[in-house]
Amino acid sequence: MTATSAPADLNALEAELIGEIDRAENLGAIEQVRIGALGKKGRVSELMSQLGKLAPEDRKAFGAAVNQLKTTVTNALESRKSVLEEAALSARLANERADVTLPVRLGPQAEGRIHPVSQVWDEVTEIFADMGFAVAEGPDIETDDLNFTKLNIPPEHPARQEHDTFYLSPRADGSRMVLRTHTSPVQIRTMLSQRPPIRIIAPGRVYRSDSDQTHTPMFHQIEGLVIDEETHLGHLKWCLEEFCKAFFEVDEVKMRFRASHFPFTEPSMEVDVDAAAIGKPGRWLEILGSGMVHPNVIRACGLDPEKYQGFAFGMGLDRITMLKYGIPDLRDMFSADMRWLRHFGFLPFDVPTLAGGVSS
Ligand code: 2NL
Repeated sequence: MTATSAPADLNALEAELIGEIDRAENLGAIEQVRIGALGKKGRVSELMSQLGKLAPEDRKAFGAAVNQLKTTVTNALESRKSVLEEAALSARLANERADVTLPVRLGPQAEGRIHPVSQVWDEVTEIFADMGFAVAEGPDIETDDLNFTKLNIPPEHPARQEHDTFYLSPRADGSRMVLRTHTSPVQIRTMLSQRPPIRIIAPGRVYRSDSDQTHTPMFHQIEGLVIDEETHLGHLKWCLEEFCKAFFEVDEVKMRFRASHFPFTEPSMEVDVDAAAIGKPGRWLEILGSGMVHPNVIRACGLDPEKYQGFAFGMGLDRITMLKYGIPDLRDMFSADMRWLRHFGFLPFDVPTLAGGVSS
C-alpha cells in the first residue's frame, strides 16, 4: 500500500459503506452493516490494524484518514439508525392504537358462566349483609351432637328419620359423624363460641339421602339466626319481608305466615309469598321455614333462655333460584351441562349489588 493509493481506496470504501447504510431497511440490517465496518473484524477496523505495516512517514496521514472514515461511517450509521427507529415507533403506534372509548372487551371472561345457585347465594348474602348480618360457615361433616342433639332433636326423635341422614362409619368410641342435614350446626357453633348479640347467616351445602324429581342428595341452604335480649316475632316478620322485597325486586310483597312445626323453634312458621312477585299473581309460593329459637336450643348452647331469645329461619337456595329465574327442572341444575349453563348462567361481571337492584 502506498501513500497515494490509500486515500483513493478509502474514498471507494466510504462510498460503498454509505451505500449499504442507506439501503438498510431495518435496525437488524443496520447492525449488520455496523459489524461489517466497525466490528472487531470489520473493514474499517482491519485498516487500522494495517497501520503498523506502513512506512513511518505515511502512518500519520493514513491514520488520520482512517479515523476520518470511521467518524463519517459512525455518523451515517447513527443518523440512519435514528430514522429507522422513528419509523419503527410510528409503525408501532399506528398498529397499537387503542380507542379508549370502546366498551371493555370481555376476553376469557365472556366464556365462563356463574351457576345460578352461586349467583343467588351471592344475592341473598348481599341482602342480609346489608341488614347487618355476618356470614358464617362450618364443616360439611358434623357431629351428631351439633347436627341434631343441640337442636332439640334427641336420639329417638322422629326428625332423625325424616332427615334421611348420611352417616359415616362409626369411630372408635362408637359415635358417628354425619353429613350435615342443614346448616344449623353452623349457628350452634356460633352460639357456643360468641356472646350475643348474634346476627348471622349460614349459606352452604347440605345432604339428605333422598333423590327424585324434586330432591337431590346434595342441595343448598341458607339459614339465619338472631339472638339478643329483646328480639321478637315482629323483628322476624319485618326482616323476612324486607328480604323478599329485595330478592324478588318488587316494592310490595304479600306474605302468609302459616303455623308449622320444627323441633328447634317455637312457635314455628312456614312463609309463603304471593307469586305476583314472579309475575304469577294468585298462587302461593312456599319459600322458607322460620320461628323463635326454642329455649332448649338456647340452653344447650350455654345461654340463659330467660335472658336471651331470638329468631331463626332456613330456606332452600336451589328452590328459590328456580322460582326467581324460571328454571323448570331441579336435576338439570347439577348435570354440569354447558348448554344449560350458557342459557341460565350469569356473566362473571354480573356481581349482585343492592345498589344495582341485586340481579340487574
Ligand atoms: C326449612 C326450615 C329452619 C331453622 C331452620 C334454626 C337454627 C338454629 C336454631 C333454630 Cl341454630 N332454628 N334454623 C329454624 C326454622 C326453620 O328451616 O324449611 N328449611 C329449608
